[in-house]
Amino acid sequence: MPDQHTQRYTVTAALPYANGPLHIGHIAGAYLPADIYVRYLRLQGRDVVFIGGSDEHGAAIMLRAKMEGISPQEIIDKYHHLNKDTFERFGISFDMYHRTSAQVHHETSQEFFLKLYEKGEFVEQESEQYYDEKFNQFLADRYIIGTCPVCGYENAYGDQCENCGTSLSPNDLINPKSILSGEKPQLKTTKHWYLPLDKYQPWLEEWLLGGQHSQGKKGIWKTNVYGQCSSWLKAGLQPRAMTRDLDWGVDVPLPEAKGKKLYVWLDAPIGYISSTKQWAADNHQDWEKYWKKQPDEADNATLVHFIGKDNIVFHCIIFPSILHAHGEYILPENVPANEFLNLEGKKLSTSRNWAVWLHEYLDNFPGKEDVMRYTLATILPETKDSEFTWKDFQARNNNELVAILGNFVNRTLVLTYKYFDGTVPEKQSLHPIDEEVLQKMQDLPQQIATAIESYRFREAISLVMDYARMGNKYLADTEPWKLIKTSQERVQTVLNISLQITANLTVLMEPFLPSSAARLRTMLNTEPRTWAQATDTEALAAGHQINKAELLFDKIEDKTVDEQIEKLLGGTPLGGTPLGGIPLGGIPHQARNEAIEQQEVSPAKADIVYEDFAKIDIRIATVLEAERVKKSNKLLQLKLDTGIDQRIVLSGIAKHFTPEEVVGKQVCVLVNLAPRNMVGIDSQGMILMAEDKDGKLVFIQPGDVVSNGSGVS
Ligand code: B3M
Ligand code: ZN
Repeated sequence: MPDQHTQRYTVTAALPYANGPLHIGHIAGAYLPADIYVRYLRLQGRDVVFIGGSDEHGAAIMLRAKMEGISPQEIIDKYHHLNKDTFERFGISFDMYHRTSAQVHHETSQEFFLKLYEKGEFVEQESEQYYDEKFNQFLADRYIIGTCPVCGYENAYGDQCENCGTSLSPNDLINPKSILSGEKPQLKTTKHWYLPLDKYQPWLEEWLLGGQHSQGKKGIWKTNVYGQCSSWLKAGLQPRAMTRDLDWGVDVPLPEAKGKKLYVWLDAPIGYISSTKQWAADNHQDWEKYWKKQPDEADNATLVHFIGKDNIVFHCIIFPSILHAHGEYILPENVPANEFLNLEGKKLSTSRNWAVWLHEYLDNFPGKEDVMRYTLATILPETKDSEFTWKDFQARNNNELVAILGNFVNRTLVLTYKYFDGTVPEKQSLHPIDEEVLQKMQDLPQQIATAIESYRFREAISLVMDYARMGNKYLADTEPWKLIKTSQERVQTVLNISLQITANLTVLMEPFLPSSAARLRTMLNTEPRTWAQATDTEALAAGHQINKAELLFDKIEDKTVDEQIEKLLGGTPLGGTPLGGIPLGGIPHQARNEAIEQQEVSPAKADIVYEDFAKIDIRIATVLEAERVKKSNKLLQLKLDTGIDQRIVLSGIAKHFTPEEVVGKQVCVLVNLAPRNMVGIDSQGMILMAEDKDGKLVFIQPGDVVSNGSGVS
């Protein structure tokens, strides 16, 4: 094996069709995980090229152009630039974002086709296909609609029924109709070049499922990906046409194939290669090192494709077969495909405009790209479909980014200014609590690295948050704001260690929250460092001067997310032109009403594991004293007997209860919530309340009197 530091990686993320904007489902499916992975690899000093680009061919683009009465070129120009720009603004750090309309791409895919043609790989075959006589053209699968033989839906496409999801071929449709003329299409003979997937089946089985020369991908690839591959193989592969009768795409480079184009799923993955060629040409690099087998096998690049689950067969079966048939190329090491992301209880849908469009998000939430990156990272549909809700987005921001990460950083920096004028104090002799934290600072980065290298990005981000949580707890346990009265030396040690945690956070955050990591580096007046340096307990030398603290994150108000929900519910579709006879008249009333009803009860939050729940410590406590808080009309200051101790908790119930009403009540209190300073008072916990849809608050209380400190579980 080559030295880890010279290991070469070719990382690709699916090329989105340049016929529409990007939404958060695209991002959670492929681009965010790819970007996290790549940023991490770069921090590890690996040699990585991150490739993307627009897929500018395919029937869908042509179709949209026909429907809107403009040229396909106008459509791809518009969306290529919009999407490229959106990725950049969102911090998806492609080394190259190219496009398949580029000449280098047309040439590369034609060379590929010719190589396979000359090797005699293709099977030529004539068949009968639907033809629109009015428009004088053969109809791609998407140009034909008819009744689905499975569910009876009347607007099923020739390749798939969008109602029941069954994949179809045009001949399956009952009452087929041409989308162009609306008439019944006629069958006509045409010739195409087929990739004999049946011939490659034994080789694919060996490679994917394992055999004499390979251990297969079981246990290495994600189960959802491996499962799909093995069921395709079990069903038996059929030859697949690599050419089409279309007038938009890459010309088939054979004189006898005049007017025919390459199948989009032949040319699109080759787009990864042509995009790499362009990057190499622009940067004096050798593209072949990233794609071709090297004389010494150990020197081959590691190829990883990030995609959504609907692209699995193309990346795990068809493209590898093409690479294999060519002979000179490496094969993907892994294809960590994600499942789908849902939005507020429903499938994301471009045609129904049920989506959060990324460019609109970036316009509406300037400077908050990391909040969306964070939220999506915590809910990535890694093993099953998952769900985005605006309330969860708000909660992730307010309860995690602000209350944990931001709060820790802010307290550390503010206290460093307050006690040491912003210079890093020197560590003094260590107490067991310091040793313990220093040990965790060694362990956590390794755990995060393992999770990322295993494509478990949700776990990785939650470990990063644990790292910040550790810092928060360390401050809460050591209480430097109290210690300062008795031991300046102890405060030096505590703040020194807290500052090292903060500095290491800039590294650990970088793959997930790159712009916040950069802002934190500026506050700390420090430079980017490598992953290996993230365990450094002397990251900031004593005496180093830091800059003034700014808030890393700020609270998102109810009003802000309510507006987004309202916008979603009132959504009008983009473009507004009927596609394939499917009406695009906004969301149907019924769906809208359902969604509104759903909002009355806040949507269920994402699943947690038992370990998450077990971290929560809720106890029964009695309210001993209660008083109004001077600077706030919302807060009551309560003194509680928690059975463990007596403590102060601020509760936002002043508009609902008088102090007299609450004294003597038994309540449930979350006792291990990190202390939060509000209006100058430290609140040590949170009282649990129920809030109904009219905003009425009710205490959660035991039915019988129980002793204070009793656990609630
Ligand atoms: N454009 C399909 C999609 O956007 C297709 C991916 C190509 S990856 C080479 O889902
Ligand atoms: Zn159907």
